[in-house]
Amino acid sequence: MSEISLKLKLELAKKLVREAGDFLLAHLTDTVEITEKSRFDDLVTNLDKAVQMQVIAGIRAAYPDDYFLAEEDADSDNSSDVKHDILDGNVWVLDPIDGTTNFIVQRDDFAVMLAYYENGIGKIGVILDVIRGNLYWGDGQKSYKNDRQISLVQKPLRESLLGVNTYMYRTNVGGLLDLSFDTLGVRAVGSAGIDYVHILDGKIWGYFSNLSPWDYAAGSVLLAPFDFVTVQLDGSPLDFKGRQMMMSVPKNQLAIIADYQAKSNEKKK
Ligand code: 2AM
Ligand code: CA
Ligand code: CA
Ligand code: CA
Repeated sequence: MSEISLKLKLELAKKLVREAGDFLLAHLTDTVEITEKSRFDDLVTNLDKAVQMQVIAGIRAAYPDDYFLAEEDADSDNSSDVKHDILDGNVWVLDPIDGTTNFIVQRDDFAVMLAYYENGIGKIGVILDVIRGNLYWGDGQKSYKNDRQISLVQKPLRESLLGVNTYMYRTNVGGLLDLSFDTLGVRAVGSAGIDYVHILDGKIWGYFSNLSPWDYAAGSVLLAPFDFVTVQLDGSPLDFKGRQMMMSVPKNQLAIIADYQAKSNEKKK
């Protein structure tokens, strides 16, 4: 796809995500309808679904031949496929509300995330921190926070905080607990999108979690200019299909992470 067409897609992505954020802010004090998905702590609201329909409709109107991978199931009136394989063709990847539990309980620390991939290669990433009103966007070459280009200075582990999924942290999956002893501490905010913007703001060193493609699609594009990798815990590529334990970390730290994993495996023996 030409650079000009990609620029148009990026502008549309930013506009639709901003509109989704405005919509959520306008409904922030509403009583929301909450539905359980796989279990009592896996929730969706009517607003997740409304944002998903709104964003997909906006993209479909402009790009009827593009595909979608979105978190929520499509309602019958929006029934065409929203579970397309990210590796196949021009695919928009949407997480309408990332941090739904935060949205329900705290009304804070949630994000709207949209990415665009061509045959599995990330071309556009957009994350909106809805409450703070900050839009993070990029094309894999450069990343911006609102109108300012982001520059990231990597700090040593011992001067940094880690973003973690609490289950993985508690159970020392991937040596995460061991790794954390050489940091200033851990933070678990409950939204992958907010963790990604915390990396981009220089607040955390890296992020370890158990995520689906729509949770990391935009974040991995936004971190690409800084030589971060988004990979499985052993450093191998993600399959971009189901939920996987993963990490977004500076590429030059992979060997150090592998050392912690080896040490924690040694201790378990
Ligand atoms: P979500 O709010 O869009 O579901 C912390 O829970 C992070 O993990 C959130 O970004 C959340 O995204 C994501 N996550 C992915 N799968 C989840 C699940 N089954 N239950 C809770 N959170 C999940
Ligand atoms: Ca969810
Ligand atoms: Ca999510
Ligand atoms: Ca979600």
